Amino acid sequence: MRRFQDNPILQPIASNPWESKEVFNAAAIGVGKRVHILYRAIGNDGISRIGYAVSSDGYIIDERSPVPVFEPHNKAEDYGCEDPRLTLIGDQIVMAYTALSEIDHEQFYQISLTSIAVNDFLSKQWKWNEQLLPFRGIRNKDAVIFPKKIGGKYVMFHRIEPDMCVAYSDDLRRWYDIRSFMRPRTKSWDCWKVGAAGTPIELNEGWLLIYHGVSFEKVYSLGVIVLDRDNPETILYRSETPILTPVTDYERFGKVPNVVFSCGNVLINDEVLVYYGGADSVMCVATYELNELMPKK
Ligand code: BMA
Repeated sequence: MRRFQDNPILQPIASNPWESKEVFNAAAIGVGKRVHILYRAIGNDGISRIGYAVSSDGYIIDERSPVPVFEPHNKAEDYGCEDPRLTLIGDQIVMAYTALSEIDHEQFYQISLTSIAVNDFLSKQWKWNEQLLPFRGIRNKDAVIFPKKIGGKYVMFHRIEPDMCVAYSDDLRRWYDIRSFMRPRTKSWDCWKVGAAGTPIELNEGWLLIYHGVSFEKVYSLGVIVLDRDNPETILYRSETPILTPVTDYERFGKVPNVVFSCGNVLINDEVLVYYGGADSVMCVATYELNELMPKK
């Protein structure tokens, strides 16, 4: 793997009040020959909003929106919209994110879903459809939707602490068969919590999914699993060691130290570009050959 030499690719902009403090944990999607990056931005008021940047080669940012492209709309997300993940389904791009609110003076987070027509997305008309709370009232985050139906159903991965869980849907509105399918591992870098990173990538060998694992020392690393193509709850392979762990200064020092956290990846010519937040402060990218992520034959 290689970290992009000019990491971080995005940093806060002090003169933009909505993204003055931290920019991190971005979704990434390749449409129309460009990589579109929707990142979590925290500004002067401490609220998370979603910013937008676009890149032709996946590394150099060509353009960045001066205003947020998605902001809190309702009480469920009063305190912020965090950690977006994007999936192209037909002519819509579905965004799953963490909605943060306060209940009885305590922070409460849950998953929220919205979508936008691809044409509107590409022409930067940020006409998002209504927000849905698929698990209203359940403390849950790290939601990502598969890019196609499996066995006639939409599939979502999400995390009810500390496990990675699955849910199914016929219409992207009502979700059922919610259960855990992957637990943290004892005595490992992912012994405390696990959750999905970016959108799963379909390969002949199965679904490739990058995930984050947290250790008891609160170090956030990334690993990889391969899932059966027809049964995404069947784990064919789970990496023993992380594929990325905090090493550089921009991963070790920041708002939350020792964090690499990803919400987006794209496959370009057998290379996987993994977009990740460093120390909950800046946005970075690292590149992997497909064959280095897959189990050795
Ligand atoms: C997780 C999420 C991420 C964050 C990570 C490390 O629970 O809140 O947004 O990057 O913790 O602080």
